[in-house]
Amino acid sequence: MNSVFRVTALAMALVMAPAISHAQARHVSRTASPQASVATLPNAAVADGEVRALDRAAGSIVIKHGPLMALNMGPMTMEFVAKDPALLAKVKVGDRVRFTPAQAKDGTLLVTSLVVASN
Ligand SMILES: [Cu+2]
Repeated sequence: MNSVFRVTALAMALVMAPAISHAQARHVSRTASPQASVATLPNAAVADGEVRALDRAAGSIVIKHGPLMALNMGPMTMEFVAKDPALLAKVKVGDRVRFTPAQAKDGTLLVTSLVVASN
């Protein structure tokens, strides 16, 4: 009996763990873009995303992102150009990242900061 209970408890813990971390991730993204900084500095709101592809030679990165209020953009997977190619040195495909999207004067969508999100 006792060992059956332990196995059940372990299974439940394994099922619950991803749900909890997902809820936390949602909470983080909900609080990540204070209205004040969106209003005063439209291109500088930090966003959350997941790296889907990388081209370090070209200095480009494909990020799956949620809504980007600052750029009036819904959730999508899209390519950004790294403002500084060195930003791409520490990330890899599959990483969850926090990044700052910005639009250059010629319309190019840039990433001006990029860090791997701590889980
Ligand atoms: Cu986009």
